[in-house]
Amino acid sequence: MNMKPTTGTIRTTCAYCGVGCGVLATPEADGNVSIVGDPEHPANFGRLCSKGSALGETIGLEDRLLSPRVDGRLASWDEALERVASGFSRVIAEDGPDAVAFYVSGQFLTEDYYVANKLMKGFIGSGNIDTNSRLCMASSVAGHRRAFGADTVPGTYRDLEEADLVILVGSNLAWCHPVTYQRLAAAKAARPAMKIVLIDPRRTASAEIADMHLAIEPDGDTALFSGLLYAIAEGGAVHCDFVARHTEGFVDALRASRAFPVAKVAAATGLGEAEIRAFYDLFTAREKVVTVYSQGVNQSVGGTDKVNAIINCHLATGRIGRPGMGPFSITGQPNAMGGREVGGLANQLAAHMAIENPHDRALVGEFWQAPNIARKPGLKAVDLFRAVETGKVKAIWIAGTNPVVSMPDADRVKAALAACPLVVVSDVVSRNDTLPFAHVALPAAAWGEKDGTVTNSERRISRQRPFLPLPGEARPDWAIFAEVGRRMGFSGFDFTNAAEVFDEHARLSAYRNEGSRDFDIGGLAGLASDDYDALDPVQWPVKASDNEIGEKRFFADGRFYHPDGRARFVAVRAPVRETAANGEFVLNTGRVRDHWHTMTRTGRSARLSAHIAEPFAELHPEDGKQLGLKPADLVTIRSAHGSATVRCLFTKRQMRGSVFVPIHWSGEFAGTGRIDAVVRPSFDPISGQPGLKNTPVTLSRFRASWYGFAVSLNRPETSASDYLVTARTGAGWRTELAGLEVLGDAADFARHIIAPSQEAEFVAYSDAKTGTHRFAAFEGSRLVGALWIAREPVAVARNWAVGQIDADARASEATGVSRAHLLAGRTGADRPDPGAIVCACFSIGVNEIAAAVVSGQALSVEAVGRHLKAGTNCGSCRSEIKAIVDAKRAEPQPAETELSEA
Ligand SMILES: Nc1nc2c(c(=O)[nH]1)N[C@H]1C(S)=C(S)[C@@H](COP(=O)(O)OP(=O)(O)OC[C@H]3O[C@@H](n4cnc5c(=O)[nH]c(N)nc54)[C@H](O)[C@@H]3O)O[C@H]1N2
Ligand SMILES: Nc1nc2c(c(=O)[nH]1)N[C@H]1C(S)=C(S)[C@@H](COP(=O)(O)OP(=O)(O)OC[C@H]3O[C@@H](n4cnc5c(=O)[nH]c(N)nc54)[C@H](O)[C@@H]3O)O[C@H]1N2
Ligand code: SF4
Ligand SMILES: [Mo]
Repeated sequence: MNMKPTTGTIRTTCAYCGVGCGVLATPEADGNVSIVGDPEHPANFGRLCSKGSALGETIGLEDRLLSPRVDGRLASWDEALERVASGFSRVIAEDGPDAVAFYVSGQFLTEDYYVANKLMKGFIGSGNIDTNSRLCMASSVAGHRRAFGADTVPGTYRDLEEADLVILVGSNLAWCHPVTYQRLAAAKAARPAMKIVLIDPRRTASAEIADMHLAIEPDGDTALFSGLLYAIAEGGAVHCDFVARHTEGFVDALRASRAFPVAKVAAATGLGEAEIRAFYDLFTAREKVVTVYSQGVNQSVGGTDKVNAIINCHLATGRIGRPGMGPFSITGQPNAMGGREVGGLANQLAAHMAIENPHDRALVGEFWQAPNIARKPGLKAVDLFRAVETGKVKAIWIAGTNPVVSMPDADRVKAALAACPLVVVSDVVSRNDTLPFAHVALPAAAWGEKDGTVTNSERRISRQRPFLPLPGEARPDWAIFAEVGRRMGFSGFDFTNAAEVFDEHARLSAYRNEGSRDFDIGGLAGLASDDYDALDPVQWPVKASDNEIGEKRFFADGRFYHPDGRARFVAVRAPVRETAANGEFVLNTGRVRDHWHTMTRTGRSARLSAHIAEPFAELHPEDGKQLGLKPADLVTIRSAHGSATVRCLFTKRQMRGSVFVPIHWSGEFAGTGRIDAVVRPSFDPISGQPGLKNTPVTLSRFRASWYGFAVSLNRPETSASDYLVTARTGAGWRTELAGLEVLGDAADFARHIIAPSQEAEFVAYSDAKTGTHRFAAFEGSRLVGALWIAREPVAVARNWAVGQIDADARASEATGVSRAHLLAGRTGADRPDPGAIVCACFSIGVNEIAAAVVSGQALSVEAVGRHLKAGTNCGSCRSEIKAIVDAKRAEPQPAETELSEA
């Protein structure tokens, strides 16, 4: 274990998405860490997106979990580990191994994952280890296994650059895999003949580079790709030789697809016949096609069929395993792929071996010398938490994931944990929505401290290396699981460092493999500790017999992993289109550009929190009108499961009848913003992955009697009013508030929210008749907090107000902002409000960009870059800048990216 801070520049890998960008981290003398992209890493060649660039801002020790806690009090590691080991052992002795469970994460390193999986499946003897990848990749895994006989992602990132047609299905690549998106955009700019098609109910930022956007109705994808298979056959585009020699099941799949002539596809997808035909023509006419798919495909009750409907079209045309072609399931988390390698899902075993297969079980059991190997798949996430609820599972260890926020039907998950006799949570932060339910909380090593490997979307294994000392008593996740294994009396957990774990993982992958399994990294077994430390990014497979390590694709030879070596077509069934009940909307959920999941890390960065500071419900303006909603109103979203209240955002990017809400806001940041409380827990029967993108909901105006906006040095608690959302700023917090009841003592409330010190000077202005209240608190000349309250959403320029708390008040006075201005919530005449931040890297707001366009100083994205620097670093905001430029050039009205700027 690395205990000392490292000096000099360390090569490591980004903590966030599955692109897996290489990062150069340099700890500075002042305690900061400078972060730049690694020019030599083959995933990013030096690029980073806004989240990667801000990694240095998220590694401070504020709100870190630094010591173990037992029953809410500080405890020694010895006491905490003993409680876990004896607690689990007791439940197993009394109720059997299936009465305990682990719920882990694609943000684990491969080494962490390997040890946790070995402990549960090999030694405790249950399949009950599942992971947040069940919510993320499970349908792709199931679809791959059905088609290929193994969970293989055949392609590479370079294929996207080399393709003549790239289809993005249910993927907002621009925001969720920004560096891959930048590579694709650059390839298209260099070769404009390349075509890009976006298939998404919403017109997302990814539409900027798309030649065609198919605004498909929810879950229309299986019908669309079934119809494509039919069109391929009708158009004579079937690769007959490939189909005959390398596949099975074509006739059945084709027969099923006959149910989808274009007219039927149109009815099932809401698309026009002409655009469907145009898409099919593009596909049949171009050989080099890559179909990239993500959560719009996976997170569906028909997700596995969607995956196979896509793969069917690639098999029929033989477009797989060759440069510039193939189906490409792009992974979400930094180590989603590594988790699949070790077998972290409840229905996998290890090293791409199957739990149901007696031969595989015997092989893994022999390798691990595990007498008690699990004999059947364990419970998948939704069922797992149900079993916690019913008391079938009596002890659960949650590590590296925040299920009270991220699981569907989240209130029910919360209640299940509240009633569970033993909940263990390993995390890096001291507060998230799951930790309050932990009997034992264990401090884990975080990014920058931990040491191991991750595998990205193109199967490239990269090192995450430590460059910071382990803070407090934090320990790496693998070491915690290994120690509990030892304390439970099991052999096989004597690892002393990550290199030893990796070595065992590599040896297992090659163990009696001889080409029978795709996952083989035997060539990386036996690495000395120094060689492991120095390991360069490498794509698997890396067989012991490989003498050359280079870029690799699977299936180039037409050989698949079913026993007969052939791939399988799957005769898929398109779901019956759900017709919404009168007044119901489809709730769609997903991501925004600058936040990561439940915000435990990106929520610490003022820069990242500035892009979108509040959760929102994106609605078509006509729907808004019909519901009687006005811009900046709050809206309550209800389903049979629960409710959430967020800000309205009207845009024509959204189709009618559908509402989009981001997943990121937890109870820590937004009292009513946990959208998964509303999302239904229905799941795909094959993969067990929940359909997180499609829940019937009703919408109604939140009848606030007052609205407020505050800036403060202190962090307000989200329970302080009916609606409260807070976000980090440079020096403090910015908070949106609203209440259902008329405020009694507004000044008292203001003191509660701002929480100034005793000495602070408190300035107030109230007009009871209009319901307007304004408060400001000063310590000396420094503003320490301000609160504006009104009966309508308060018209305070948000970024200007944030600037006042972040700046010294004297500096504000020097720039013309008086106390009177402050109370009025108005900028000084010479300080225009920059508006909602668009470029996170240089903090450039929407109003500044718009002003540059209107003044004629910048009429293109490039010119905005030259004039304001916006969009010139990570480039993640370029599509938004383009939208502002286009909107401003077309008509002088506010751009749609502006949020909560009432
Ligand atoms: N900024 C940011 N980036 C991230 C993450 C993050 O939290 N923040 N998380 C990472 C992780 S773990 C993951 S899994 C990925 C997810 O990456 P993506 O899958 O690209 O992201 P999402 O926003 O979840 O969903 C993608 C799109 O699916 C669309 N969709 C919804 N229903 C349907 C449908 O029926 N059909 C089709 N075709 N599309 C539909 C949605 O409108 C949405 O735009 O992002 C990774 N990258
Ligand atoms: N409605 C809806 N729900 C969704 C989705 C959706 O699109 N719609 N997407 C789903 C998907 S694809 C995903 S991947 C999930 C993500 O959901 P989660 O996994 O719940 O989200 P995170 O915020 O990443 O949670 C990670 C937790 O682990 C902690 N952590 C970070 N690093 C470490 C570490 O090294 N060790 C340990 N022990 N802890 C660490 C963090 O502080 C945080 O508390 O959400 C899913 N939920
Ligand atoms: S695209 Fe951004 S979040 Fe994803 S790995 Fe690269 S820098 Fe990190
Ligand atoms: Mo994910």
